[in-house]
Amino acid sequence: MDKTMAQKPILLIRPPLRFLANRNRAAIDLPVGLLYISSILEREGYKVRLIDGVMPPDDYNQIHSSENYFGITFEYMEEMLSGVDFDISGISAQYTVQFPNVIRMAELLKRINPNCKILIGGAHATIQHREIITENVCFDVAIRGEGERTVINVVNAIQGIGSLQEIKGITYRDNGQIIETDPAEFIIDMDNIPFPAYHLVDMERYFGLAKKYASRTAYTFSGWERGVSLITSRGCPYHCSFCSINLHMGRRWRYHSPEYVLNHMEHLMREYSVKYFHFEDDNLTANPKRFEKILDGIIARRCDIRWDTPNGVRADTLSLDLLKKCAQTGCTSLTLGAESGVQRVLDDVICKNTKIEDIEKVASLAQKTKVNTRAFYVIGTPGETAIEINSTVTHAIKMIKEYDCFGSIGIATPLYGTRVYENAIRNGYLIKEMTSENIARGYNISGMLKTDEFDPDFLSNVLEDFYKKLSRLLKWIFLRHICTNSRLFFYCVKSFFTVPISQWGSIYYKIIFSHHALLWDIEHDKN
Ligand code: B12
Ligand code: SF4
Repeated sequence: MDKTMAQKPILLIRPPLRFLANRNRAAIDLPVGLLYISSILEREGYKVRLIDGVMPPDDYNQIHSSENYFGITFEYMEEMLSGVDFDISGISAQYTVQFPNVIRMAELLKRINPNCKILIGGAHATIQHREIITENVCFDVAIRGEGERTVINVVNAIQGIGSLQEIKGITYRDNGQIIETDPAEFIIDMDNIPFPAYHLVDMERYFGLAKKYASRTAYTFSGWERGVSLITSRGCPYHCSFCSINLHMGRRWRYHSPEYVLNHMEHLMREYSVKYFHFEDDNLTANPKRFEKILDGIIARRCDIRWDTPNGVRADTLSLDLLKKCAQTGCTSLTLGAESGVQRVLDDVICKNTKIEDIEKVASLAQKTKVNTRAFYVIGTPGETAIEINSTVTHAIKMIKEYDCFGSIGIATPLYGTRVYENAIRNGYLIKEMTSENIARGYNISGMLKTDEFDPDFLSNVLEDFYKKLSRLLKWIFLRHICTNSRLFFYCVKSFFTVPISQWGSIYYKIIFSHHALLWDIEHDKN
């Protein structure tokens, strides 16, 4: 069957996003998962229509970023859908915190076209597949884990080629019964996956909106406005208690070859003038040799780019040589998954399987090789004592003072399926309902768990205290940088006369958090 001729387009949708009313940064980013699903469907001969609810179309001039809403309204979505003829739709449900809009989206689709089949995929759908299919009749099939192989089988089955019960990795309703098939095997031959179908979205509008609202980079390094998130591997063999990645992408680390990654980057540079890459892998450096080959390829192919690792990398995989190559290839910052400043917590509570010495060593080497570093910490994991929580804050401050490694501290949130969640339920630590609002506040405002050692108020106070200390510390770091580096001093003076006052804040923070990357720009005459 020639599927492009015979079929209506398969409609793929990312619903609009909601954020807390007081949150001042939304995030504009490509719907990476759906772009992969699109490209595989197209390769199999299906027509695809991708609607990104976060990205308004050209003629839409009102973006709702003000209060707690980002993207197009459901009213407008309905208008857009009125002309689309579809029988099968797929919605992505990446985050638990965003799930209410996913349901609204599915209800809207069923209202417009009661006979359509709605597939749901993504991390949240994978972890909560049973609950989703049981509680929401608007969803027909949940696709668990990575979707490339499964979606083709499901779409074929809906059209009469094969049957759902033979397909691994799905959950669906059959005559009122919930059927959960065996888990699908993870994709090992990752290079067989086509590049995401970037041609289905208007990349220029993503760059434009990222520049206007918020991009993945907080600072304006050369090329920052043309940034793209890249995933070069999937899965993670570690068992951190707060992380749900293995439920969704598995414990086996699977990866694209360096050639594939470099070709992907060059494709983006050539077709869309991409200049900045955010490597978003869960474990980008799991195989340091592979990572090194990617960096060598960037040098050999003379890629004029900047890049960072905003999702965090493991410190125990980074050597001096690798860090030198990071600096050489335009790295603006490496974020380290430090998690705690207490070894017992790392070992027994979070189970990260890293050593604090490794984190300190890498931060110190990075400083010497002129790579800016950040670190993620998490406090409030059950099992942690109040003293240990305070020690993590002390450690985060020490990392800033000694190594310019800037930590951000989050509160442990009980993501469904994680050991933190299971433990919280078993022991009655969860004191707030798992609503979107509570989860969103839970990450960085007040937490959702209470043990004998801490409660949400305690954690909020710890955070408040940390940020007060940090803001005092930052002033000193700023002064230290401009007093010890003449190029930064002159950059600062020049900016004072040439840059509008509204941008001084950004320059202040750039000098503090990213002085190496800034100096790189100055040296390369890009600032
Ligand atoms: C990059 C990233 C971000 C970026 C997003 C960039 C982007 N363009 O999407 C940013 C910074 C915005 C982000 C933010 C957050 N993130 Co995040 N993020 C990720 C990360 C690391 C990669 C996402 C990605 O691109 N994956 C690669 C693609 C290929 O995978 P995928 O999206 O899952 O898609 C595949 C399948 O799921 C499936 N699929 C997906 N959709 C669909 C739809 C259909 C119809 C079908 C058939 C299949 C299908 O097929 C795809 C191809 O195989 C994931 C972890 C991960 N590895 O996925 C966490 C992850 C998604 N994030 C997570 C979380 C918790 C968050 C935050 C809540 C963190 C916070 N503290 O604030 C926020 C939420 C932001 C919000 N909008 O509200 C959790 C979600 C778990 C959950 N149950 O909620 C994850 C799984 C990480 C984890 N540790 O567990 N994140
Ligand atoms: S936090 Fe990082 S290292 Fe730990 S399991 Fe998740 S992805 Fe792996």
